[in-house]
Amino acid sequence: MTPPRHRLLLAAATTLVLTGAGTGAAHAAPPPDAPEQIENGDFTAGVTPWFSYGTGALAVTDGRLCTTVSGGLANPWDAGIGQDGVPLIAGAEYTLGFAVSATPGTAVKAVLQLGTAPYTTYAAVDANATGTAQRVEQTFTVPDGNPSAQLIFQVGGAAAAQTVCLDDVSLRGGEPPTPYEPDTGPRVRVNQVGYLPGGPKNATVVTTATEPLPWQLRASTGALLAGGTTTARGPDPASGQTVQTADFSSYRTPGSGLTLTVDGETSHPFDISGTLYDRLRADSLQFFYAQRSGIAIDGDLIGDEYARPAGHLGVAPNQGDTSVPCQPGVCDYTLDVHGGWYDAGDHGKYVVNGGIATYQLLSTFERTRTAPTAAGGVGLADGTLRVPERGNGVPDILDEARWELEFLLRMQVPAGQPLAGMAHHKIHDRSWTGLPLAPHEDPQPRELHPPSTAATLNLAATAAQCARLYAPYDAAFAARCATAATTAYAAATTHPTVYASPSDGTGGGAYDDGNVTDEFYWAAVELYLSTGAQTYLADLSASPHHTGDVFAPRGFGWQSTAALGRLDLATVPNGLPATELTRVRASVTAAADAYLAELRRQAYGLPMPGDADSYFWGANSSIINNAVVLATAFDLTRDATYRDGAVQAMDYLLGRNALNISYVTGWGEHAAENQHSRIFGNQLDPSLPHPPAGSLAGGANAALQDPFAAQLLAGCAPMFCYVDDINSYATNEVAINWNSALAWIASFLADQGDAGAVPAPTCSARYTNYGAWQGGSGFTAQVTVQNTGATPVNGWSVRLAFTGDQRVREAWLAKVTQSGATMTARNEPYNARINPGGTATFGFNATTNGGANPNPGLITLNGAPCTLT
Ligand code: 9MR
Ligand code: 9MR
Repeated sequence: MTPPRHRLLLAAATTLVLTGAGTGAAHAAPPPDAPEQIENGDFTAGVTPWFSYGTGALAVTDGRLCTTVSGGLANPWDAGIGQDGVPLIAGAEYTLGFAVSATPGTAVKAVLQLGTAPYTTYAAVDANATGTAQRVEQTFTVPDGNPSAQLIFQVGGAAAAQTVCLDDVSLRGGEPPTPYEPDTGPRVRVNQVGYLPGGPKNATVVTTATEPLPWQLRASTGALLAGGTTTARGPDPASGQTVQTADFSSYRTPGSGLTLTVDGETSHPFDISGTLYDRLRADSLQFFYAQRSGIAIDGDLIGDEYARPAGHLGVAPNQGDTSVPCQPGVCDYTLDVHGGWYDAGDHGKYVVNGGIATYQLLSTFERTRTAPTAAGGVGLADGTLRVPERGNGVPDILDEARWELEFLLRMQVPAGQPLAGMAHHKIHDRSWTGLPLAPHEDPQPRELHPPSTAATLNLAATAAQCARLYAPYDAAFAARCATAATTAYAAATTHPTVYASPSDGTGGGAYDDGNVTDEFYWAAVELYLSTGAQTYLADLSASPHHTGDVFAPRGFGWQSTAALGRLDLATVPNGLPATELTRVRASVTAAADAYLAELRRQAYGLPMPGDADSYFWGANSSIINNAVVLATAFDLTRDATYRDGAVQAMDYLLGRNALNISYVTGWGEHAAENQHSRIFGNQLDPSLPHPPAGSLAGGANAALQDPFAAQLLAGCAPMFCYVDDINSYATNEVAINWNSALAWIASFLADQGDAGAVPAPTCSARYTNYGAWQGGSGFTAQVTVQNTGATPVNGWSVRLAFTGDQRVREAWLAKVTQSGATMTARNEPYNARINPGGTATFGFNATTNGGANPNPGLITLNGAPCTLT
């Protein structure tokens, strides 16, 4: 039987003669009510989820999907328009139909295929497209099944340039999509990694029971350790479940392989330990080395499965990144923009997103100078990461961040060119590539995209951080950063509204942002913190963000950066008037209070509202960023309630969630491992690795912007809108700005040890700066510590950190050493003892080349923080 003729006539003006070409055998049509397997085939919903490569931009024109193709491409497959995630069942019968036109005219081949190498063809239909739209329909059975095949219209290979349009694309047949049922394991949801001995210990139980239920905490032997009663929480909007919560915080004894049993269900095993997060700090930071561009990844450092040649160093088939031109018409120079990190699962490098990721790594490090629990930076010292620079005397986290900073600096428009001092928004492939694809095998041309004010301010802010943080290690690099920061800031001020186009998203993400007032605030803050200059103080003070509510319920991120400035102003020592500083710090604790209130409302204990709007692309990082605010509130106040909030946020990411999944590869009994990545493509090619341990997935995203998730998860309750599949880039990608958030909070958590009660201070300290020497090359200061505890101190060590390049030249009444910005003063034999109420004083001369020189934000006596007076 041939396909019913009336359908063909109804569908289009002209019907092509059906060819029998293709792998699938021509066949009778499936029944007319057979299920449709193509999404948005009539383009009433716009372009999504259609993509193209090797073509101009896709656009819906007069209800049809149209694009341009250049002439002279070598092969039909050198340009394509397609859709992923098309389910095919082996042996089932399908009818593929579409209307196509091409002006002036060319052959078009529609192929159902494996979307990655070896591109196995399941069926192919040839059409001869002319200036008039013609309908093509063909029925076949497919030889192989694939739950996520690709339909691609190959439109390359014509001698002349073409305008190609498609309409009414349809693939009918097979089975209606089977409703997806994720395996969510036991109904008792815990942090699968574990709990800190002195910290909060909460679980969520999925149950229809309306009355509280008994819970039992058991050792790995099965022995009962503790018991209690749950709290009924009723319906939970975020998950669509009815749940109860169990709180076993009062059990504090370390152990491993513990389980919680409620309602006849036993949780995944977990530990109680004060060293839970030590390795997560290193794992989460290690991700950045694996993402490096422009350097061979050394298997001896991070495992042979991660070894790969350098990507994008101008070696064929790579076409970048050592001499990269602009998009046509954007500039007439090329830049060497090698290095940096690949942004995410793609090979693009974006200044905007590179900015927040770099900021968070630098902030993770800078926190060690003022946070009492950060122990002077021991956990982040040189030798703590497996990077090639380990052992160079510089903390490895700074080595890693510098890899990106050097790239960000290269993205600045050179002097003498139009828009000099601004930063190009991004550099990436001209067209999207398929997965998997090792960086050194990417054959695409690379292009610089236009400079933007947002990118320029990201450069200004991070280069300003660089100027102060690298000053003790590499004065020349710090000076280079300082110059880049001030020139970028000046250029942004001259060109304050140059926005990246939201439609510039072919071959790379758009990272568009139409409001850069927050970036201005952030950059002004960083420049003020590094230079102390009044002009930046004036700018930040005049910004609406200085007094505005910068801590949104759904967190900060690459597009909203005012919180970055506010957090640094609250924590990095600076010269703000005391009342101003008090207000800035109070804004952090007020935000933390709001996140705590939200966390208590959420039955899964996360500091984020439970509506669909909260679960967006990359929301896992926003949840962490709210935890960063909680953690900062703890660092500022030493109020353990805030610390507990940050710890609980981590429970959500590590398994206490509707899907019972840990979103961090390698962490927890049941963890994500198939994140969208061209490098870590194990799901598509078993010879490739999974993402390394410590890689964070973007997480549940109710907007389902990728076709795989859109089809699989349609109608999901927000917390269920996630799938651990490499095809789902909207829910399951890796990204530098998400792992930077993870690294920050992992470092904070590792610093908390047992998370025991916070001791009251037993010392006070006063730092007196006697002012700059004439000529400004240095200054003289004195420190007095008082023993405010009840027991004598016998032998002391006082530690503090400078903000920038300050270096002690000589000291008196103590033996002083300096490592980086951290100064340690040890008693002389004659002043070792400080009785209760007694004091010890020492002084020093230090050199500096200028810049901000505020009093230190933390002074410790024998490791314990003193009250600053
Ligand atoms: O792979 C890309 C991913 O990294 C991005 O996050 C995403 C959105 O910008 O787009 C990419 O996905 C492409 C996919 O790999 C192939 N089909 C086209 C998709 C872009 O629309
Ligand atoms: O993280 C980005 C998210 O906030 C946006 O909504 C999304 C779509 O524009 O893009 C995300 O960033 C992707 C970028 O565009 C391309 N590289 C991969 C990034 C992570 O998915």
